[in-house]
Amino acid sequence: GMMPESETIYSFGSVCNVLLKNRGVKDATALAVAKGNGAYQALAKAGTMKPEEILEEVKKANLRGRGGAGFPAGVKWGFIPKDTDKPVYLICNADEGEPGTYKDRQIMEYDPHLLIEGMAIAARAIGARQAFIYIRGEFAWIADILEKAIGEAKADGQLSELDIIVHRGAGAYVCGEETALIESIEGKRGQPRIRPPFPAVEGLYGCPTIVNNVETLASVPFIIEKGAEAFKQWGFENNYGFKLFGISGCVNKPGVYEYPLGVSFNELMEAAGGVKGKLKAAIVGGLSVAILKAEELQDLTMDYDSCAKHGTGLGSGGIMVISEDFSIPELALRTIKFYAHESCGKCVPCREGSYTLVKILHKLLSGQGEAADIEKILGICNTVRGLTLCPTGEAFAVPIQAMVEKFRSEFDALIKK
Ligand code: L3W
Repeated sequence: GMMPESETIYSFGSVCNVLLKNRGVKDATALAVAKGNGAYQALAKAGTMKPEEILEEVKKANLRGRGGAGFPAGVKWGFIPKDTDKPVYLICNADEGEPGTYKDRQIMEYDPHLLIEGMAIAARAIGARQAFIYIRGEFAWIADILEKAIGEAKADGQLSELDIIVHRGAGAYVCGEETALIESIEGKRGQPRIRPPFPAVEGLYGCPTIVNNVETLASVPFIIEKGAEAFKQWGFENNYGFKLFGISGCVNKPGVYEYPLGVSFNELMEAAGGVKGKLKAAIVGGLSVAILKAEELQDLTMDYDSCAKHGTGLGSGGIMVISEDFSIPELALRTIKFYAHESCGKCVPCREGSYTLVKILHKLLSGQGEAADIEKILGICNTVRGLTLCPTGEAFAVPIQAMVEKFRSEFDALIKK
């Protein structure tokens, strides 16, 4: 039949051309256009493979979770109990609430069929017949795009083995944490559960459940169609494949860029049109990791190992670039206000720690601070680390502590004379 005309809106942003190959292609969310660009060929191939073979290929690719933790997807899938008589569920985590992170939305907006195909393949591998996309409520129009795409895929016979429900969240950062997300789908208040048991063993409705990030699932069709070896043409041991980097802040061309893991920070800055002003620092893994100073960024490559070596994390790959024009104490206050607002309140160190940090930083920035306040900030960060029910505690204690330790003179300068 006639293919709708493809029109490239803009070309920058993807050197691997897998996850964003349909960005800018006209009507790429329509099934006919997506299929014209290769959609559902990997699923057809997966249909001829045994579930164990699919699992094996994803394990071989060493695809690490793209939501923040970097846990290998194949290993996680392998945790589903073999002998279970319960239904197995697949959940796509599309809550994307991490500040500075806006990559998953581009996959869903521009290539919903890539995600749906990845989910159908993953579901076959783990034996799930019911799947959910948990999408943040603010992405209402994207939820509509997904529902339409699921309907088209179903009508085309692509989802004969799987039902996918799009579940809209109500705007809580913590619902991106997998157990809070599960509680939320169950109709309860979105608060984290204690792990273990991990969802793979006891998740949604007490049944084995795999929760994977959008980008992780959207990476699966390539691995199945082209093979693990093709995936490994990018990156290096333990850091293979393509990755989306959302670049924001002081750059001339902010946006989402698809690059191999291991790309240097400086190359990404060049791709993003260069730093606007003089580079002071960057937070490279979403907001919840340690800030790096300009000199620390010079030999940084964007992969799990290099980030760990630099004392930070690759996280979700959201890079926020900070120039000399910006004050770190003000950034710290802005940061902690977010987490204090989003703390679910279930555990004390997170709830009270974030609240108290807001008060102290406010005091410092309003000129009323004393030297002891800076020590208090560090003390609270130290106390919160390792003590909270879910990663939200670390998510503010780590960045705030790093901001104070690395830019101490800016905080000292605020102390009342
Ligand atoms: C079965 C075991 N399953 C681990 C599973 C676990 C989970 C995954 C990773 O996220 C990160 C943090 C921030 N048996 C298992 C097992 N699993 N051991 O593996 O688990 P974990 O605990 O390493 O991390 P996590 O709780 O999934 C924490 C990042 O998330 N973060 C991010 C936020 C937001 C976004 C966004 O908006 N897109 O990413 C905030 O803190 O970097 O490293 O599935 O069940 N023995």
